[in-house]
Amino acid sequence: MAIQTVTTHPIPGQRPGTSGLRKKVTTFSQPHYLENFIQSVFYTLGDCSGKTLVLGGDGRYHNRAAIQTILRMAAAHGYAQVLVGQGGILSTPAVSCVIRKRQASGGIILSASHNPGGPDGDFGVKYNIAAGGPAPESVTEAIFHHTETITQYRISDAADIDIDTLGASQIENMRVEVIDSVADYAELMARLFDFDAIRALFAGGFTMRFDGMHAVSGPYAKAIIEGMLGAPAGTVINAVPLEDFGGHHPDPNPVNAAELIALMAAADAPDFGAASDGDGDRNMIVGRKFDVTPSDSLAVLAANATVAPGYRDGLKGIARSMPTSRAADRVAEALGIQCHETPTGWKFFGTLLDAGMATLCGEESYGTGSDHIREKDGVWAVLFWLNLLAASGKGVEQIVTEHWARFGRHYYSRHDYEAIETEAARLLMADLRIKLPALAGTVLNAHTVDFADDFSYTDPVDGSTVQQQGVRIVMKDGSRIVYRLSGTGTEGATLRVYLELFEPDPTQHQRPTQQALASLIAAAESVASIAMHTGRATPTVIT
Ligand code: VG1
Ligand code: CO
Repeated sequence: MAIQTVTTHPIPGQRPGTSGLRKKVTTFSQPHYLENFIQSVFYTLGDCSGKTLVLGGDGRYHNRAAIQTILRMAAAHGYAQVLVGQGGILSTPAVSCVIRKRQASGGIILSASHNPGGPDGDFGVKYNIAAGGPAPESVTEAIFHHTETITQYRISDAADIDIDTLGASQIENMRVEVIDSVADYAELMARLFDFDAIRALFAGGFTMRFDGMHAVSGPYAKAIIEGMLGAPAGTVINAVPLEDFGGHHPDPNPVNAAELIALMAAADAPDFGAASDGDGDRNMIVGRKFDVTPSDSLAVLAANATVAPGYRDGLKGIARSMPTSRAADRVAEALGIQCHETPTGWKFFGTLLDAGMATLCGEESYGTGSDHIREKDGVWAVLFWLNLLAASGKGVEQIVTEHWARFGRHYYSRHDYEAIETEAARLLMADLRIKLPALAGTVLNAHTVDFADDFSYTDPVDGSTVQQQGVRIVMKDGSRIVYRLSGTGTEGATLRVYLELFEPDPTQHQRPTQQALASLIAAAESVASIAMHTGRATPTVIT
């Protein structure tokens, strides 16, 4: 065993996006590609002697090979110890949990999250800091700058180690411990939620399907929902992580989780349905013939948080990403707490959670979480709902419609135009920005514009600022249109158009969503000329 210094050269395009560096597997498996990025992470971190790193991924194609490479590089960088999930498996929330529990200095997560996998699919790398959350922009930008100037990296020539058997081994002077992927996480969940009440719910004949989408959450859901909570075998479906996710898109929304949606619409549908994504940090909540929007889910959990033992003392605050609906803001107002509005991406919640300014956080993209860790957390959200269903004795639809009756309904939808030409997307946004100053006071399909801007954010804790986080057109009646470009895609550009309309009148709460939003959808097209710029008459995905 010896540490080698390998000569390399900068490879363009290694700037992390909304959530880490994501590229095609074919890009990541090029010589030096992964190594350059990891060495740049290590240059950014500096001396790591005596420190512990957590390492794991969502099990997608290239996961196992990447883990061996990173272990050899961590040994060369002088880490004292790496904790690796068994079989290379750790969900994003589990990495956050293990970092915090074992006081590691950080963690590397191998995942492109909801993006498809397999040899022709996507791969990704994220770095999480000692608090457990995604590295802030100051860190990801420093990593990027190192990738632009890198000339060499250091790596041990040690042979592959066994990552399938629990226990310790050694590479150079570094200890490697293969840990149970689920145990620490499951122990945390059992402290937050009323497992006795949920066990009694299942014992009473309550039925559920959890769709693991052949991604990382399957083992967690099986161990907790079937194992600890006594739900019958078969409650968790598509539970085994596969390298290509069974050829599916591990993105839990009504379009990609069509199998679950069909199950929940059948005459013999279970009482409750849920799904999670590639790396286990997203959640979709479904009742019988009833999908819950992520924005509503955040608001409902906030309004009912004290049913769960971990939140019995109430919430310190709520935080949501800017495009997420304002349903949570109404709950915050009723609770007399603050609702913070952040840019898209979980990295912006970290400072608020650390400072005790927010307890619950959420994004419209099927992401919900709390200060129990520093990531969004799919299985956690599902357990929170189970706790609420057990405590209230009500069904999903009843809980949500009663919530609307009390707070009003925020009709909400996101229209995605995927894989459009990068230049066309840039032009569309540039044209839109030029129009913003003149929009205030104009009337768009009977909605009078209150203001229109490009969202910028100053972190109230550390004062850091970011610009151009999404163009928003806010109407006097409280409805909104938001446009932004995705920072997670790997092909061309993806335009996301977010639509929100507030309806206080309960007699108007049962309209089909796209119909309720029709006037805003038309206004979004007329302001941005989406069809002209993208050549697309309709969105690729509507959620
Ligand atoms: C998307 C979502 C964003 C989420 C991010 C990472 O980003 O919109 O809310 O935080 O994915 O989620 P973008 O830039 O493509 O809109 V995950 O579960 O893919 O790590
Ligand atoms: Co994810």
